[in-house]
Amino acid sequence: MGEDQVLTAPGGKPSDVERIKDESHFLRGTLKEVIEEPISLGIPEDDNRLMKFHGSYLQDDRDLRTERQKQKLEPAYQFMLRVRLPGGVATPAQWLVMDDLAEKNGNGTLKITTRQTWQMHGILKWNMKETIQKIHSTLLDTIAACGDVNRNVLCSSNPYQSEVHSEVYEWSKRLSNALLPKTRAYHEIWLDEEKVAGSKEMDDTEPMYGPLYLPRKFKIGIAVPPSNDIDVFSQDLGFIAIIEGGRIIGFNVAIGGGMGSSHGDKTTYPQLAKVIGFCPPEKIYEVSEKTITIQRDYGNRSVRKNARFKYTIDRLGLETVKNELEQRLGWKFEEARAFQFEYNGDRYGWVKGLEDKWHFTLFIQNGRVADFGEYKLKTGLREIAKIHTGEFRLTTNQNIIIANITSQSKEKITELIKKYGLTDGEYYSALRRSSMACVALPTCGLAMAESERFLPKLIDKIETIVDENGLREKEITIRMTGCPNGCARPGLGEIALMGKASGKYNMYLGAAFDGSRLNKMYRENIGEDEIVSELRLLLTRYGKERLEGEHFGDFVIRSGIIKATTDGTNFHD
Ligand code: SRM
Ligand code: SF4
Repeated sequence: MGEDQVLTAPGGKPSDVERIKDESHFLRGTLKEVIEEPISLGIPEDDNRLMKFHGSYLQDDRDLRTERQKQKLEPAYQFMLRVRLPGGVATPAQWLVMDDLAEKNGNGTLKITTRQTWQMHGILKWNMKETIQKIHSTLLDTIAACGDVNRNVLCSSNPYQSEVHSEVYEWSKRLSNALLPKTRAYHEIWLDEEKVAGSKEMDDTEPMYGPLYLPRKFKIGIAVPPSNDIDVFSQDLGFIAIIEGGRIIGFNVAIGGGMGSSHGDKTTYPQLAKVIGFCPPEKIYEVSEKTITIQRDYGNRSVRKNARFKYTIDRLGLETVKNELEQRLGWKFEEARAFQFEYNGDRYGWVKGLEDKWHFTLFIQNGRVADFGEYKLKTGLREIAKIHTGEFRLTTNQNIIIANITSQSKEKITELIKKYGLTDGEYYSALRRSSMACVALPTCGLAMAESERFLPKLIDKIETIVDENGLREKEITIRMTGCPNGCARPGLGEIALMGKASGKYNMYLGAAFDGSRLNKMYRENIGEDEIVSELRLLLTRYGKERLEGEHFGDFVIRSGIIKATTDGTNFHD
């Protein structure tokens, strides 16, 4: 496409969500009233769409759905609530508030998400306001944790590079705050802020988003090589820190990543962001803002499944979008700098940081923080939070770093870690330590199959195979989702299983261990037995035939087992 091409958004009737946003008076709708309505635990669909912008979804417990239908009862409605936690960093005081809220108003558990924050499930409508107010009292909020806006801004949690971490963390916070919607709707609905008469035009304008917000969600993350823990190429907008002499001198900018697709629909596909250039650190705010406005203006507002920025770029062309961005910025990107990623998982265990402080990365299976019988994970973390003076870092691989532990408290925290059996995963195979699963059943309304509740049991079986083949310490990323929306970034799993129907999954192979190549479908609609027997064949071959240092994802391609996906547009080929 030429430089003088006139950019246009796809035509077509706007989707119903566009109408809802348009009529919502900047995300208010009738939320204030319906939350207080005492008869149903649910809320109308239009308001539920708006709830997302406030960090929440109406769900129902799917384990109870059929029984309640039989009894002619309304579904077991409950809300999920997601906190905005840029960079995943939380204080011990904030941990304790979340822990307590999960007990009192939630289902007793916390979920560490793949975007390094907490989700609570099972909140009844009557308890939503109190929950959000308590979260607010600990200086957190849930604004824009979901919805057609910029979401939680990620940054590498890597404890090995403490100075650089604090710098990227500051950037993630600043970006997240600067890109928030400006409407006061959240404050009025949840925090009882008085609406100031006549302030509509002053208060309610959204200078960046406009009244219709974005066509779809938008995600930003900052990675610090050699760690690609945040899967920077899966972000709509990714920043790759370039470090010289231990300091960040700027960022490579990558645009157009995303994981979601729909089974059997070739117009949808996961895609990886492409690097378009380099910018100095202080420019990342304007790069983010202008990129978002391009998606605001040219994204598809008619067909939501084709509305993500990745499709806007693939439709208009990468060069065209880059030119448009440079035009809006009024300056040009420098040439991208060299960088090298080595892995996209977490590094577990103890690491010494700056000023005699320590970090301990804990393995949390699929991010679920709960007391599991004898294994009192939630209680253990609560006891640690009571004495910890550093912070907790929630990672994008659903784990937790107890960060900045002083030398004085290291002994006590070590005792608590031992007492409660908390683990850096040393008892497990490296494959389990490299696993992720999305929530799926029973809360996710879109799940087609189990994920979080099934993957640990499946890995029990795979671990036997891994052991038989001498692969216990071989890191192989394995990711499971209950549907192809991609919440555990399955497109980047060396082995991935995406739910197709109850007990059935599509299996994908061939992603790169450093998160730089997508995988491809290997088997369709297979059940547990077939998954295990396929993996037995593949892992046995890998055990025998791999080259030194060769990762599983590369092995299956070199061996001709699967064709490499070189771009999202050939994911289905
Ligand atoms: Fe997600 C929708 C859970 C990360 C792609 N995601 C959902 C919903 C809200 C289901 C719904 O719309 O009704 C799920 C709620 C389940 C529940 O019961 O809690 C849900 N997504 C999650 C979490 C909790 C998975 C987890 O186990 O950690 C993650 C929360 C992240 C956060 O804290 O913000 C989560 N979702 C992701 C990611 C990974 C990421 O962002 O790094 C992706 C893929 C990346 C991407 O966006 O392309 C992702 N979620 C989706 C999609 C597909 C979007 C698309 O482009 O097609 C949906 C469905 C949708 O938006 O229509 C979705
Ligand atoms: Fe739900 Fe699908 Fe996301 Fe899993 S991948 S949480 S099943 S939307």
